[in-house]
Amino acid sequence: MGLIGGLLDGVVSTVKGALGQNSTNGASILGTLLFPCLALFLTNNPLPNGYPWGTLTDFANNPYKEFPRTGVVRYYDFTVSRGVIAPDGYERAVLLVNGAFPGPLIEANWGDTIVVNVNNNITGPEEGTALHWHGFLQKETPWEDGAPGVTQCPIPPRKSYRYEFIASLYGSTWYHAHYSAQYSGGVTGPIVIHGPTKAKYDIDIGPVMLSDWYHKPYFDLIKEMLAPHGSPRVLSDNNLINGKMNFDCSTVAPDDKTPCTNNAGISKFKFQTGKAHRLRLVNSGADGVQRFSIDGHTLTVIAEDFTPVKPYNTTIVTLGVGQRSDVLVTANAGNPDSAFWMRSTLTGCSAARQPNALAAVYYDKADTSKTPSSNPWVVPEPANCANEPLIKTEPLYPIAVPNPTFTQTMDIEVFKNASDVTLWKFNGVSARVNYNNPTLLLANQGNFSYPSDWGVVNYGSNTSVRIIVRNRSPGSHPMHLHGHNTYILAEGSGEWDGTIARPRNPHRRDVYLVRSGGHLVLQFDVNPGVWAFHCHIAWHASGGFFSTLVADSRKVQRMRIPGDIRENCRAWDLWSKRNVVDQIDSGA
Ligand SMILES: *[C@@H]1O[C@H](CO)[C@@H](O)[C@H](O)[C@H]1NC(C)=O
Ligand SMILES: *[C@@H]1O[C@H](CO)[C@@H](O)[C@H](O)[C@H]1NC(C)=O
Ligand SMILES: *[C@@H]1O[C@H](CO)[C@@H](O)[C@H](O)[C@H]1NC(C)=O
Ligand SMILES: *[C@@H]1O[C@H](CO)[C@@H](O)[C@H](O)[C@H]1NC(C)=O
Ligand SMILES: *[C@@H]1O[C@H](CO)[C@@H](O)[C@H](O)[C@H]1NC(C)=O
Ligand SMILES: [Cu+2]
Repeated sequence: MGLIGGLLDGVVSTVKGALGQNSTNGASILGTLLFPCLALFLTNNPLPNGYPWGTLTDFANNPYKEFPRTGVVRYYDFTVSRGVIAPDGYERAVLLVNGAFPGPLIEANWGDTIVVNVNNNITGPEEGTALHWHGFLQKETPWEDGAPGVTQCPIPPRKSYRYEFIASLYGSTWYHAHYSAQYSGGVTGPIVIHGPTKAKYDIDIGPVMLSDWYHKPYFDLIKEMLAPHGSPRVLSDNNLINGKMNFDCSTVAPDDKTPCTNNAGISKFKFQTGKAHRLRLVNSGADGVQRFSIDGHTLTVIAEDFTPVKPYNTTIVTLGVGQRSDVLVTANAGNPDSAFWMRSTLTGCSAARQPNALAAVYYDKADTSKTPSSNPWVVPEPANCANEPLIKTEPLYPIAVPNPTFTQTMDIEVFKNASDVTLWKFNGVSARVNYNNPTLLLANQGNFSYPSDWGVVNYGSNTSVRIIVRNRSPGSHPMHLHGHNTYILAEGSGEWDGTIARPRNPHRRDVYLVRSGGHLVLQFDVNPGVWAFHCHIAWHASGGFFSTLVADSRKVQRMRIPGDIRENCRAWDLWSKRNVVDQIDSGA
């Protein structure tokens, strides 16, 4: 399994793309040699002091307390539509942002305002949507977080909603639909926020999206998964780098007449010999844990999620769904005509039919039609499907964890309900959101009493909350809290023994894996708002592994929520009265 043995596991490995980019990825140019390297920062409308962030650094300034107010607005117009593409050669119905998979890159400087006008053009059949901007704090704008049923009503078909928020943190991240498991059908894209960096590099390669890929639409997969006596595990069919990979069409069931093309084409990257390159890795998949590497090259990790870290070297980076790593790679492993495989492999814990993603890396003088012949690093996969040991990663800007004002234990359980449907329980609840009544809007009106199956926890006026997550289920889970970059205090097997990993400067991330049968202890300094806290495995969140946290209830009540949020709810109410909303899952 994994990198040892089964190198290409039957996947044909030529780099010669048999399909055009438009057939595989629509309007996206990510993963092709046409995708331009990124600048150090965007130079239109910079502040007068050379850098948009002035004298702020990533090692001496607290990013949660200060960020540059550039006043610059980065405007994007997104239309989400149905389409048909074949990212790996197997044609399927997808959902695309501006006709592209992955969707367009959002790029801004630290402190800029991002405005995205999202048009819902999902028709035939119609469906709601909402986009989440993963990892952003949404300070004083929790209603722009994009979680339907929590912070907004879904955007109805043929309507638009204009998101507006400040990039108060910087680094690499992504956006994705947060409506049911819609994002696994294609509604994802990269985000780069340029900010200060102590680490030196020459070339910014930009986003490298790693995603498991399914040949069936998400709705069919959920229907299967939530059927009585159904299997809670849905298997992915392939693994993609920047939306591309080859597929062995001979493995398709004989009665499946879907058009399928071998050697559709893989992603290609160009490296400058001797130079240091920054790669922005994102696990944008639905389920699997990715193990990323480049043959013959050491990776220097400089940021994890939105946290710049003290650089450390490794050959393999492990990423659960939603996690990011920024790595530096120096092209010093061969002559200027060298070519190497880039790999990402889904771990044994992932439900995958074909776990190996490949892309080609070419040095500047290499023939870009040649197939690399490099060998993988031989690194055994850890048995527990966990992230790297916490002690390995130290944030560049140190922050000590304060004493929590409240500590809560939340258990993860899997169970079968009376109809023999396998579901998840988190904190004792198998959750289901209410699209028509987002918790944030009710809390803002002073209503804090909700049906128990919404899975809401109200932290009142607590200022720092510690959560001990206990995993009473098989498999590891990428736990994601919206609106915060949490302290990760401990992670391991069995029960927590009370030890904190580096209390004077614990790791900070917005997603962290809790291993099978283990524990994860995280803590957050409260950002007023109403925030989703859930497993980022799309299928688990759909199966009820979801909760909603009310943070600083009094401040939430005093917030002045812009009218267009309620306007959108009125439009959704109207649409949902005239149309059947088939909410077969938790909704999130
Ligand atoms: C809306 O979606 C339809 C396909 O469902 C497509 O033909 C049309 O071009 C889309 N409109 C826009 C503005 O993207
Ligand atoms: C990482 O490896 C590079 C050589 O590839 C070396 O120059 C650098 O000092 C190493 N960094 C650390 C933090 O060990
Ligand atoms: C079991 O869960 C499924 C999926 O959420 C639901 O449709 C069904 O009504 C539930 N059965 C019972 C008896 O609660
Ligand atoms: C609070 O909201 C819930 C869910 O919509 C509703 O059932 C309840 O009646 C509301 N309570 C008050 C006092 O309005
Ligand atoms: C902190 O949160 C807990 C859990 O909801 C609650 O019981 C407690 O009253 C809160 N404390 C304060 C000071 O609001
Ligand atoms: Cu999970």
